[in-house]
Amino acid sequence: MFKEILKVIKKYNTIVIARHIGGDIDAIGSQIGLKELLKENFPTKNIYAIGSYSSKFKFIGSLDKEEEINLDNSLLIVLDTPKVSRLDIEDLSKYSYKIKIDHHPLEEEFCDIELVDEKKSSTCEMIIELCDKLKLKMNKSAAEKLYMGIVSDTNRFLYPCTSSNTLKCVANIMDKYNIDISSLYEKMYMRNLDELKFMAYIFENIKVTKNKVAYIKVTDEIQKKYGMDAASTGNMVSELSYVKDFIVWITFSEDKKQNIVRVSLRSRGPAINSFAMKYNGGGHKLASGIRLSSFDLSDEIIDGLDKLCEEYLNDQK
Ligand SMILES: [Mn+2]
Repeated sequence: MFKEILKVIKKYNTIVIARHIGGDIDAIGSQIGLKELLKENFPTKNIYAIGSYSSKFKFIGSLDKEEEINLDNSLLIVLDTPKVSRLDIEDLSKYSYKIKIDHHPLEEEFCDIELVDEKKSSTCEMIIELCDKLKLKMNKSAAEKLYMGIVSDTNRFLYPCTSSNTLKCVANIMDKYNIDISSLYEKMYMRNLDELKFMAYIFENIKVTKNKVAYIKVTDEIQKKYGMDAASTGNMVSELSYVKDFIVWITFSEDKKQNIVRVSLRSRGPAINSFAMKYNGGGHKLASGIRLSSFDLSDEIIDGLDKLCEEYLNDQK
């Protein structure tokens, strides 16, 4: 399949790289990393990375605008996106050929080539491997972006998706490109005191059900009080890992701009992605997301996950 991918890349002069809506560091990092490494190997091709993102991730690099690209006879490479409805592009039918590279559980086949590997920590890890297998050249700038994506999706090599392959990939590029991790971590993790106080608010106000489901509902008003937005509120979910009293933990964050409530789910017990799918969400087995139109369904979701945890706890006995 790797060879096939190279053949297709060689064939097309216009290559557009896309990813899921609400791009995170793995999604945007793999996009821009792949763009830069393809530019390095095929300098005469027109290569674009498209989609919108929050100013928070500007440090990864800038993105191109799909409407400014001539899409005649173009190749689309979709990264980090398991289904069409999550894709941050206008119209899939404008592209002549499509390749998907993703580490989410397979949900939907919508590309001509589908390179899907659930065992990989991140899409960035898959790009490093692809580059390696195809003997493509990389450069320092691309390597840094791919490194950040891996660090982000593994939560600094903390999550169980981290494998020996992940560490080998990271070790290889660190060696070859002399990556300065301190400067990257500063970009990724530097925060202000307000954020810390917001975290304290979450720790103080989180509730836990009988069967160890922790949850917090954060309204727009509270976010404003601490100078936060819905996306950064959702990211707080990773601060709640490794608490003995939680098996599943959830943040509900009101997003006034989009008129939705973002739900971020994490688990260290039962798989939660199929539960999320019932509400039109999805993701990984232990890390998923849902978008609701209001807080109305939040209690139903908490109850449903409490049942899931109850079964899980009974199975453990
Ligand atoms: Mn990812």
